Amino acid sequence: MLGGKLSVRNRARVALMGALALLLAACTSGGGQGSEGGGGGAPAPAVEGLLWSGDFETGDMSQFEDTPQNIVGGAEPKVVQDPVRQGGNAVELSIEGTSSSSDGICCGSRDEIQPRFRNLVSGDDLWFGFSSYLAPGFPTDAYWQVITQFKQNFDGSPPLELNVEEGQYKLEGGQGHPDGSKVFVKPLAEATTGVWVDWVLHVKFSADPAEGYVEVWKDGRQVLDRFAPRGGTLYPAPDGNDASYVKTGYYRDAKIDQPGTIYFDNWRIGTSRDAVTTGLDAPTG
Ligand SMILES: [Ca+2]
Repeated sequence: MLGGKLSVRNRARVALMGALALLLAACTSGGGQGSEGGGGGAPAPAVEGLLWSGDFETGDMSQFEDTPQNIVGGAEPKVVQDPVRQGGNAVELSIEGTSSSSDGICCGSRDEIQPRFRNLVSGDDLWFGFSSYLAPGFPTDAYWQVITQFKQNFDGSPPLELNVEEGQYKLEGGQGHPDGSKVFVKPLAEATTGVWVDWVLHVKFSADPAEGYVEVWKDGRQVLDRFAPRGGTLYPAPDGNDASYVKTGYYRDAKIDQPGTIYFDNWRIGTSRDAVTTGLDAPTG
């Protein structure tokens, strides 16, 4: 924290040091120095092609929208210092037990957060990077649990979602297509607890399956080659304005009664793979 009694010269020096620290963080490890000298608010992206960063280094949830409707049966999102993938902070999202209609749910228990980022529209070609950590005891074998989704702006299950389900990470979608289910399920990897996983998703957004596609990397290794869902990566909206938004966190079958906790860190949205991985040390490469 910078005090309020610095001389003009010292302020300039502090500002210069802050800028150098940001530059150094961008060029080297990026581990823990990113927000030094940032002066509050979200740190300015210092990486080419980086459009938005949600690294929790502000110490609060200000990089994300205030969406209380995304917390049903879950605890308030909590900024924590352990475990952490990048810098000094990550976020903890927890669901304790079952939910029912008396909790105000439509379809599941949820504890999700939404990046302060614009709608995703037809033609967008974007990269999404983030790290997730399933806490020991997370019910990996349970039925559907969504940990990130690209959600249309109307009801129904989304065109694109990352799940933990029956012991595996799976990319799924299409069930809620307005023209009838065009479901797909792509197993990606075994879901294990107690380790950080670095994800990169590259999505070309389109309701046209000849245009839209998705590809996925886990810990620097491609686990889904370019794949075009038959329902597209966006749904055709009833009003003609095809659009989704991205949210991340924990959304699961309301009948799961085991407590589950997941951590996220280093969320990024950018225009290239480098933009969402630069500065993150191994295993992402
Ligand atoms: Ca962080």
